Amino acid sequence: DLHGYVESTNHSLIIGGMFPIHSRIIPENESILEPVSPRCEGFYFRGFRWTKTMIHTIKEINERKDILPNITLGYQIFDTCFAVSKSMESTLSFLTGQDEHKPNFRCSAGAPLAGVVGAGGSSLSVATSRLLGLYYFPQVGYASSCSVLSDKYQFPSYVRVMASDQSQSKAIVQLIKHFGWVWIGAIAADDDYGKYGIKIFKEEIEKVNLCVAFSETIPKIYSKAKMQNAIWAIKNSTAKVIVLYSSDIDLSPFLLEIEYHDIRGRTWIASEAWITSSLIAKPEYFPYLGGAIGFAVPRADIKGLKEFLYDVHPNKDPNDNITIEFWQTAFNCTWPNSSVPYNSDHRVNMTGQEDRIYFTSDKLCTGEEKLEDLENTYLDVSQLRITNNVKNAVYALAYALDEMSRCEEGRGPYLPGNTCAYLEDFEPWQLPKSVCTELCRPGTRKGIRQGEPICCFDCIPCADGHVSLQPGSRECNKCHEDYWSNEDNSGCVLKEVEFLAYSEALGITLVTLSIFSALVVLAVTVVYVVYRKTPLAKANDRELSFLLQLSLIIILLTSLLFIGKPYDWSCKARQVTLALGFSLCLSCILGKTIRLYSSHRASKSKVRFTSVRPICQKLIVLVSVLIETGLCTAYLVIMPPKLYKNMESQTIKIILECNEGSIELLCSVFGFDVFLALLCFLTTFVARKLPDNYNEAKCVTFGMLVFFIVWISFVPAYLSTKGKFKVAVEIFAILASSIGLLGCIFAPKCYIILIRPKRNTDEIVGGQVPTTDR
Ligand code: TCR
Repeated sequence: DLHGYVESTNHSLIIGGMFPIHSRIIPENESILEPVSPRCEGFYFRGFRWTKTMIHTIKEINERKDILPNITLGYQIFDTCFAVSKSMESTLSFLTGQDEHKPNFRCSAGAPLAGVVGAGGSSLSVATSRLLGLYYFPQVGYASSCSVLSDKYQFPSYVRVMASDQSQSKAIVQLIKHFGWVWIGAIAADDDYGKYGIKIFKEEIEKVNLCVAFSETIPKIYSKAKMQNAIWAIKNSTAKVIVLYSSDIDLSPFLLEIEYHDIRGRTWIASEAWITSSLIAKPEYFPYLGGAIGFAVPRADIKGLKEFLYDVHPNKDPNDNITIEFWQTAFNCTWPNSSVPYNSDHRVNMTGQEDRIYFTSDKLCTGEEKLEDLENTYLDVSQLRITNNVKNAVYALAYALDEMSRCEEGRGPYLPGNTCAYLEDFEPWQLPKSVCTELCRPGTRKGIRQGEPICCFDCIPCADGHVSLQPGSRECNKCHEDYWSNEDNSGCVLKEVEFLAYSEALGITLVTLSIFSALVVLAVTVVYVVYRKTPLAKANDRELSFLLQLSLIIILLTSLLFIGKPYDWSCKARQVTLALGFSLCLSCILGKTIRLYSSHRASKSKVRFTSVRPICQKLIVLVSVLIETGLCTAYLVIMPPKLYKNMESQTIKIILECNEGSIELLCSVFGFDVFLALLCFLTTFVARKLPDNYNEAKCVTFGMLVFFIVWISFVPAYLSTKGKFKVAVEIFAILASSIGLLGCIFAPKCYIILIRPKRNTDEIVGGQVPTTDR
C-alpha cells in the first residue's frame, strides 16, 4: 500500500500537513464500482523535501526549550498529489480524526490536532480552507499565493507565509514597463493560481495602457485540442514577450509541446512557482526557456536541514513506501521484494498516450547506493525558498500555541472576562492568529526595527502627557493643555487642579490660626474698652490704639482671602486689603512712635518741646491711608492681579494661582508699607531708651524688629516654594508679622492692665510722657 506510514509515540499536540509528494493522481478505470481513493504517480522531489522540512522543524521545536517547553508536537502529513480531491480527503481526515485516508507520515497517538500546514497549490488551499474554515480550523499556507485567499470573509481561518500574487502581478507589469515592452502574451495554468494571477496581471497592464496580445490556458488534464490552442496562439502572435503563470508541475507537459513545436526566441516572464524549479531548469529546455525572468521568494538557509535530508534510507522502515519510492526513483533501481511501483514515465503519461508504462528497472537496489553521488532536487539545499516558507508556517503554528500556553487568565483574548484557552483542551479555532509582533496596546506606539520587515516592530511607551487610544497606533498624541495622560498612557484625564483648599489640613490650620488671632485682638479691644478710663489705655492716643487693633484684625482676616480656590476678585482683594491693612497698621504705629520720638527729643534737649499733637497723629494715619489707597487704585486700574492657571511648573497639575499683574506697581504698593515700617523703626529705635513704666518704645522697637525679620525671611522662603505652598508661606508671614506686632505692642499693656493694676496709675504711666488727655 502506497500510503502506509505510521509511527507512534506520546505526543501532546499534532500539527497536520499537506504536501505534494506526487504530482498527479492516476485516473481510475470507469469499470470500478466502489469509490476508492485514487493512486498517485510522478514522484515530486521538491514536495518530498518540503515534507521532510516540516518534520525537521517540528523536531527542532521539540528540542527547543523556549517554545512550548512542556509540549511535544507530533505530525500527521498527507500527500495531496497536487490534486484537489486528495487534499479534500486529507482535510476530512483532519476534521474527523478518522484515518480512513491513511496519513503518509504520522507521528502521533490520538493527540488532538492543533492546526494544519498547507496545502501547496492555491486550488487545493481554496478547497480545503473552505472546509476547514467552517470550523475555524487554523490553516497556515506555505505556497498558495492566490489573491482570493486573503479574503478573510471567505477564508476565515486561513493565514499564510506566502505573499499574495497581487504584488507579483503588479511587479511583473513594472518589469514590462521597465523594458518598454508593449505587446504581451499571457498564459495561465488551469487553476486558481494561473487564472487569478493572469487576471490581476491583465487588470494592471490595462491600467498602464499596454496591450495583451493573447490569453490562453494550459489544460490541467491532458487535452490535445486545448494544448494546441495555446501553442497556436504563441506561434502565430507577434508578441515575443509572454507571461506564464503556472506551477512547475502543470507546466511540464506544456513544455514538452513547446519542445515538440520548437518554439524559440520568446522572452518568458515566469511566475514564482516555476522560475526557480529544477523541474523546468533542465538543460534540454534551455533553448526554449533560456533567459526567462521572474520574481522569486527570498532564499534562506536552514540549519541542520541538509543532514536531516541525507538521513533517509529505506532500511530504516520497511513500511515507508514513500522512502522506498524515493530511493527507487532517485537511483533508478527496484527495491527488492517491494510492491512499490517504480516510476511512471512522465513523458509518456503527460502527452496523453493511452498505455501507461511502468518501468521496473532490472537493476535491483542494493541499499549501498550513495546519496552523495546523487544530483537530486530533494537534496539540493542551495535554493530553499518555499522550503523556508514551510519552516515558517510550522513555526507560526508553534508560536501561536506557545502564546496560548502563556496566556494569563483575565488578560486573554476571549470575551467576556478576557479568558484564555488551554493547550489541554482548546478548540482549534481558538488558535485563529499569526503575527511577528503583537499589536501594540493603547498607551504605546509602533517603533520601527531597523532592517526588519514592517510587521516586526517594537511597542514604545508614550511619553508622559502623550497618549495613544487605539491598539496598534503609529503615534502618540499630546493631550490637550488642561489634560494629562493617565497611568498607562491610554487616555487623557483632566489635570489635577492645585490650590490651598479650606478643607485640607494646612488650610484648616491657617484658618484657625488667623481667626483665633483675630479673636485675641478682639479680646484686647474689649480690655481696652473696659479699662478705657485707666491711664494706660488713655496713654498715647486711645483712638490710635483702637485703629491699630482694627487694622490687625483686617490683616489677620485677609489671610482667609489667600486660602481656597482663587478667583479674579480674590486675587485683587487679597493684595489690596493686605496693603491697606498694613498701611493703616503701620501708620498708627508711626503715629505713636512719632509721639515717643518727640518726647525723647524734648527730654534730651531740655528745651520746652511742643510735642506732636493728637490731631497730627491722626493726620499721619489719614494721609498714609490715602496715599496707599491711591497706589492701590492705580494698581487695580493699570494692571491688576489676575487668576492664572500655571501649567508650566508642574506637568501633571494645573496650579491655580494669582498672577501679580504689574510687578512695579505691586512693589510700590508694598514699598510704601515698607517705607512706613522703616520710619516706625527709626523713630522708635531712637526713642527706645525713653524711660516710661511699660517700656512702650522698647516694645515697639522689638515688634518692628520681629516684623522685619519675618518679611525678610519671607522673600527667600517664598521664592523657593512651589504651588500651593507659596500661598501658605505668604499666609505664615502675614500671621507671624501681625501676631508679632500684637504680642509686642499690646501684650505688655494688657499684662499691666489686667494683672498689675497698681502700676496703671497716672504718675507711673505718665512719667515723662506727655499724655494729651491729661
Ligand atoms: N503559488 C502557487 C503554488 C506554488 C508552487 C511554488 C508550487 C507557488 N510556488 C513552488 C510548487 C513549487 C506559488 C499557487 O498555487 O498558489
